[in-house]
Amino acid sequence: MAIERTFSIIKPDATRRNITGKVLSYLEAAGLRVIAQKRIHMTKEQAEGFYAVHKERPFFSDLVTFMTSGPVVVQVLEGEDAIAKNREVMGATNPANAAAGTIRKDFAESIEANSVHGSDAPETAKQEIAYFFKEEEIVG
Ligand code: RTP
Ligand code: MG
Repeated sequence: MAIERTFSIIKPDATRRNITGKVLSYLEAAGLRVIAQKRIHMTKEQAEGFYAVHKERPFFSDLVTFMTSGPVVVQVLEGEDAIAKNREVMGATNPANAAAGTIRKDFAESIEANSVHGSDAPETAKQEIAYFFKEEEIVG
């Protein structure tokens, strides 16, 4: 298995409850290493651009409102098979369907306020990392 990079967001529901460290501990326990991280408050334009693939979905406008409702922590994670590993430790989008021991099972408030984002494929990981980070901000 190759060493991969993936993009992660600790979402506003988690920063609001001051549980970013708890969420991060699940990521680290899954073998993922933070190689870049910053706390930002996304603008509406940034969130709309980030979620552009979802712009025709009925939840798009609520999602943008939620993602700009407070600060988030954006991260680049590195590790063996990082994209799949991160998706596994995140759990299903809807916390009602998330497996035991996953971040969303243990922390998510709802299908929308589900505590974390993680890239779903190598191409999106690359794109999403470049959307928020300059190469010199990433220390592998
Ligand atoms: P993410 O992109 O955040 O890692 O999550 P995901 O792949 O599991 O979910 P996706 O289908 O890509 O949806 C992106 C985010 O939109 C919100 N959502 N709301 N109200 C709804 O029915 C609904 N469905 C999705 C969630 O915040 C989801 O993570
Ligand atoms: Mg997604």
